[in-house]
Amino acid sequence: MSLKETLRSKIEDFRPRTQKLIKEFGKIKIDDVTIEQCIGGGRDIPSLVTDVSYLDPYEGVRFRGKTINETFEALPKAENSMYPTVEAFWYFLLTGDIPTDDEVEEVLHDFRARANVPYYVYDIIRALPVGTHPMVMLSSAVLSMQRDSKFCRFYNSGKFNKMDAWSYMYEDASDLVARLPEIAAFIYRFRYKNCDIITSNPELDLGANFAHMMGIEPPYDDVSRMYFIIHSDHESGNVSAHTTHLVASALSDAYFAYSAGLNGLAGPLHGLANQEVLRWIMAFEKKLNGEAPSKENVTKALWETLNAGQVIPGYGHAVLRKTDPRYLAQRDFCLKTPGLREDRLFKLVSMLYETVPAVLTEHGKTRNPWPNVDSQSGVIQAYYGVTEWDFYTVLFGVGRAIGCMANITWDRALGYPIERPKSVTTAMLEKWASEGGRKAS
Ligand code: CMX
Repeated sequence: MSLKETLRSKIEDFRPRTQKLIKEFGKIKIDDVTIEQCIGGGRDIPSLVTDVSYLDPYEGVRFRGKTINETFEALPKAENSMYPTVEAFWYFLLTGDIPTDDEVEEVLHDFRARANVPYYVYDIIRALPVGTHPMVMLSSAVLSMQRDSKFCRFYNSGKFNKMDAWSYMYEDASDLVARLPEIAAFIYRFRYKNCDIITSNPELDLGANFAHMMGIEPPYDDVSRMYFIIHSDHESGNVSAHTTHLVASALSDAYFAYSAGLNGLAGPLHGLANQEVLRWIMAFEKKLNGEAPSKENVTKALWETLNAGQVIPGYGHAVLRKTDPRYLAQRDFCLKTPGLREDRLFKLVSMLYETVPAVLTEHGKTRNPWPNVDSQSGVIQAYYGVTEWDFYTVLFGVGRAIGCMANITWDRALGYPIERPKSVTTAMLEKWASEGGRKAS
């Protein structure tokens, strides 16, 4: 069976579960909401459903029930590699099944057929003014492909129905995931390498082809596979995943939805933090004036940042309450890679790992003083020559697409409705506060 046929049968088996929950148990209460949660960005309010990944505050993310290490272990690996292909991971995220080698091969072929980026995408990137942020280039490129959306064409065909909508969303989702590496590599070479574009090698898997188009030798292919997989999904409440889901809930297609998701990813409190980490580290190194980093001078620099009212980028998280396993997966890669483990920036990042949690704890504000995914990723990129840090969120965007696209395919499969949470006024909150809670009307 092809991936799409496997998915079809999974969807048909799954639909009755959602229907039963709505019809038979729809009125069962699962939580209460406090004023703090209402004003404070909806923290911890369970109001989204996804089976693609789950984020435990202490354990970190599980993709389809598996931790990052279990995922790496279980999936078929790329040739001569310690890491699975993105294609194998895509199959796994969509279906929850570990694909066989033949099934991975089929996705490789499918992606090759889909990876053709329309010429106008590159015209649009080229037409943007000098100095445009690479995330604007990526988001515009994604949005421009809406013109060819199969989902949109189906919607306008007069034959649209909710039961089949997922099939067209799947088509757009697969096209988008297959095309993004070429678009991202184009943005990189166009913006930073004198427009010296390297054409794609369709014989390679997605991670290896991306490394090839970036013009970077192995093991950057493994860096890419690892990076795209660990950045793919982090359950549904984070800004990029939630925005994509929200926009798609209006039956906007994958291009409209993911372009919007990317705009959220570009915020410094979310995906842009990986760029901010490297910027912060470079500025800090400059201040050291050749002095070796020590606990004392690192602590001093951290307090200068905090006392200036700024956040320490790469630390803290809205859900996590321990070191992010995505941070540890990247640290692990650094430690087992000769050269990288002796790298001066890696040593500085390791020194920060030893120092920041205590400083943030003493500072007393953040609920989670531990590092998140972003505090480690820039160091690896810089080591392989990708020192242009304003490109880093584009890399995050290629990875995040895998999770967002799997999610909106399932959103349509299970017929999730348009999202529309209720808002209240401040006066209402004040009234309920004075009455000790909202009285049932
Ligand atoms: N440095 C300094 N202060 C921090 C901090 C940090 N790294 N992390 C949180 N705080 C502060 C918050 O700004 C907040 O201060 P105020 O009360 O003055 O507003 C206070 O601690 C409480 O915040 P929190 O409940 O611990 O964290 P939030 O859920 O509000 O925010 C996050 C989470 C990630 C936005 C925040 O920790 C942060 O700004 N971190 C730095 C940026 C970063 O690394 N972002 C990447 C996140 C990863 C991802 O996108 O997946």
